[in-house]
Amino acid sequence: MTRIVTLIVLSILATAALMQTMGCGETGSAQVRAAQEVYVPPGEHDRYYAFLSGGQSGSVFVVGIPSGRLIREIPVFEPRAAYGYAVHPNDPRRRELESTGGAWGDTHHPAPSETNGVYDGRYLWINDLANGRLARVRLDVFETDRILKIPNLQGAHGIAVVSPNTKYIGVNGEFEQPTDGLATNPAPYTSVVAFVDPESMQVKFEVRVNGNIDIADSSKDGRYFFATVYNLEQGKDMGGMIQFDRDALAAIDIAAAEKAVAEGKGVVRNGVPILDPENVPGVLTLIPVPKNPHGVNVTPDGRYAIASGKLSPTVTIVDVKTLKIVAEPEVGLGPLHTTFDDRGNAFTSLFLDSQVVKWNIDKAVAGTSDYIVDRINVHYNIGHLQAAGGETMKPHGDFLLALNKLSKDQYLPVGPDMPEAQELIDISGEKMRMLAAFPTPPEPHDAVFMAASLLKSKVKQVFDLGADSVKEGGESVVRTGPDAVTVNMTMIRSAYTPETIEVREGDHVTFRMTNVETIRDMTHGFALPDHGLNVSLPPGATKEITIETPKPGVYWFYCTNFCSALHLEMRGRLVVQPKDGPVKITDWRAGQNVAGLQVPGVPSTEKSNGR
Ligand code: K7E
Ligand code: CUA
Ligand code: CA
Repeated sequence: MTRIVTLIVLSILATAALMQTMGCGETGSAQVRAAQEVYVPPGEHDRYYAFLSGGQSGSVFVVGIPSGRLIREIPVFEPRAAYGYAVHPNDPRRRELESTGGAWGDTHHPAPSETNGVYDGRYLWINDLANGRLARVRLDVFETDRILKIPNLQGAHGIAVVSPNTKYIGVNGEFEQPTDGLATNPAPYTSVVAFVDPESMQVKFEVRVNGNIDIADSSKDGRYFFATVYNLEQGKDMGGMIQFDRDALAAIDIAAAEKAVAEGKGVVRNGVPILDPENVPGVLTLIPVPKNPHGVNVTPDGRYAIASGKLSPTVTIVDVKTLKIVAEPEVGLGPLHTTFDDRGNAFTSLFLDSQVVKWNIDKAVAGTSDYIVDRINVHYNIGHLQAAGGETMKPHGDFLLALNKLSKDQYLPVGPDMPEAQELIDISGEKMRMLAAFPTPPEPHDAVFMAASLLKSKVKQVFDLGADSVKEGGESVVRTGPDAVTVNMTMIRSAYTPETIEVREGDHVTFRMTNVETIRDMTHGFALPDHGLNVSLPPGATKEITIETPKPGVYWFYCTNFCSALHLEMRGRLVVQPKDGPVKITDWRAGQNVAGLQVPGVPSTEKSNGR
């Protein structure tokens, strides 16, 4: 027995000695262990989807966790040629962007739909801080579905889904405006929290709140919508905004607000009833918290709302039932946001300390001195942090993502501007462990994790061929007016039908295109040189776009997504005849009745088979 033990001890010592000589001391073996924990072999899948806001990239980054691999970017508020998203001025998506605030956005907070207090994998909402918008992303196809310009509000910052069943998406208007929206109004500025219906994407009502409404969360029972307010002073400059010792955590009583709206107590502006809490007592409670707070996060059990101090080294713990402050523990310098594990611990990001601090909620509330559990350094200046499931009623307690504002020396230098830095931390043990880091383009603010086991089965393989799709055999080139032509086109490896389209200078050419592939990932593109057009059609997708002023010439449209060995041959011609040249309108499919193509004033329709 003793002998065996001695042998084991000796072999451990030998291994340790070997590792020392190999240069892997304690740090080395910790790194090997961490690497194994985040390694996802080729062909295998990550355990989580992480949705990271793209900040001024105007998009959502989809990253696999634990690998940190970027799987997809979902363009939302900015055109993206790679996905044929909103590129051409006449793309309906582009028009929607232009009409709601422009072709860029600043996304901050991804918020997934919930059922019974956990993610249901249907939708993800994301705000555009810059232009006061809210977008909805369908998670079955990972595409932007709806974009809403929110009336009566500038600077849509904090958003939160109202738990537990996504009754509304609440959106905070951070940048205050004169009450009537006119610069001539000398009254103090103000803003609103907008409550948006998740299905219709319409604003149901708004509640007026003064003081720059910042970050949001909902109580787990859906009674309150919490929002931090950092400018109770109503200052117009930085100095003016930091006068008071305390600002506020606002609690909007949603049921009371709904009742007041039903009783007609809202003043309708731009089609939306606005409640003024001064006239409707009980709708808004302001809880005083240390000056200029930032994040607010409700604990998974729904008992407490935690406001992070930012300028104060504390977090303020508010009892959600009584709206009273129960504790204000010190956690470190520059606390911004808080997330949770499944064992009663909170994790707060410390911007100035460049740390994540882990603290025990019950101990902090009880006022015992040992509430701080652990601290870990991050690189550098962390903003948000998110633990898997940390925003739901069932946190997973395994991974935490630190979203750091500055990366400085962490990656190969790429000029004075460096990428954003995310760090993955293991929170399954008492002590936090740094596992890995990965960069992204600017600038993720917040992130949410969704278990692959939840979402994977909900993701579609091909789009459903809708009623508006062009069917194989149903392709046509139709003159729909003196200066309008519609092309009903299909695409399948590796040809467009029709391949040749002749129009006249001055024609408006509408391309209605369906990718009739039925196999996953068989995406075709449709790029038209010199006309600002690139459309990308995943299998089953139909898109329509009108080119208003094609210039005379021959234009080869071609496929931009590599699809087969004949991908480079996948192209066709748009022939634009000069106005006064020989008029030659294609009856592309031979034998088709061309009577309908006769254009008033045009003598005849010449036939030319474009195949
Ligand atoms: Cu803290 Cu816009 Cu969420 Cu950024 S906000 S950090
Ligand atoms: Cu279709 Cu390349
Ligand atoms: Ca203030």
